[in-house]
Amino acid sequence: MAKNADKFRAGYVTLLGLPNTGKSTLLNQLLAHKISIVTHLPQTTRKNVTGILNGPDYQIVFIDTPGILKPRYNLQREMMKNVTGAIADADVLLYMVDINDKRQSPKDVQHQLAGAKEKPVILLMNKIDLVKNKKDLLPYMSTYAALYPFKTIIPISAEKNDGMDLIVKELIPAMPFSPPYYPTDYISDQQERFFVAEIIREKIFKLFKQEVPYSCHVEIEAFQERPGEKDYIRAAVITERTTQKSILIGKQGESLKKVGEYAREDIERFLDRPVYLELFVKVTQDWRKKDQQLRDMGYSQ
Ligand SMILES: Nc1nc2c(ncn2[C@@H]2O[C@H](COP(=O)(O)OP(=O)(O)OP(=O)(O)O)[C@@H](O)[C@H]2O)c(=O)[nH]1
Ligand SMILES: [Mg+2]
Repeated sequence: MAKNADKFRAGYVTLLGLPNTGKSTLLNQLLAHKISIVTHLPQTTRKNVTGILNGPDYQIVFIDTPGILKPRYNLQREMMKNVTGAIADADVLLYMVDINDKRQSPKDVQHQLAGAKEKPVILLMNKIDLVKNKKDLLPYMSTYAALYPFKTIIPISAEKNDGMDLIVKELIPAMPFSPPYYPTDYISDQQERFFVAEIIREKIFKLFKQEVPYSCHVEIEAFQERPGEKDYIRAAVITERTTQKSILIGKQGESLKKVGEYAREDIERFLDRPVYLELFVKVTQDWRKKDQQLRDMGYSQ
């Protein structure tokens, strides 16, 4: 046991906010590691992502959640259950807003934080790099401060790595005294295959338009470490319709090949070893609306 074991602090911090506010970008910056996928499209994150920040006398377990929305189909309903669960598990909440987003109505904050009860909530005003006149931030801050008893308000730019130190400084003393929850060299408790599937999904979000990325689920069917050879990974991209399947594959398989090339580069960077990646496309009609499918795909808790 370390000398000051009784002084160790450890706790859970949940990141929440509307889709596309920059929650996953923030998690990656805080950990200085890309573990949560980021795209320009909303609803990128579907399952909670755990990221662990280890310090000499603290461990902060961050939970990145799907953006808050009104569910229109079963998958979205499960996504929102992830959010509710992560709010309940948290010691402290980081509520993020994109200050340039007109969809964001400050009045929604009370509703969105209803499950937070008495828990401390820090408001993060993200994307300040896009604000020309920093004075414009002040009325925004007071509007929010009047609507919810935030512990503090921190203007940040997750993308530009601006304000990260302030967040950590604020969080450490807010963590309860506790031994660490995970070994202190862990960066996440999720398995490699989860991150591999997420990286493939990120490339699909980046390469395809409209409904196609939203219709895709990625399943890792095989993940074999082979001594003296590259790891073998076989992944199935599951989509909802044959028309989407043909778009994903593209002329002479060119589109899918691109997904594979981009994904492999990132997977190798993430795993720090070379891999052989094989991709397939399958159709499971309307999987986003089917509870049994969602359970099998690991979206239900
Ligand atoms: N200009 C600017 N863009 C940012 C900043 N932080 C994030 N972004 C961009 O905002 C978009 C959404 O970022 P994400 O991190 O995926 O957002 P999210 O909140 O996790 O989104 P969901 O998973 O859909 O809920 C991406 O294009 C990011 O590059 C920032 O500080 N400034
Ligand atoms: Mg996200």
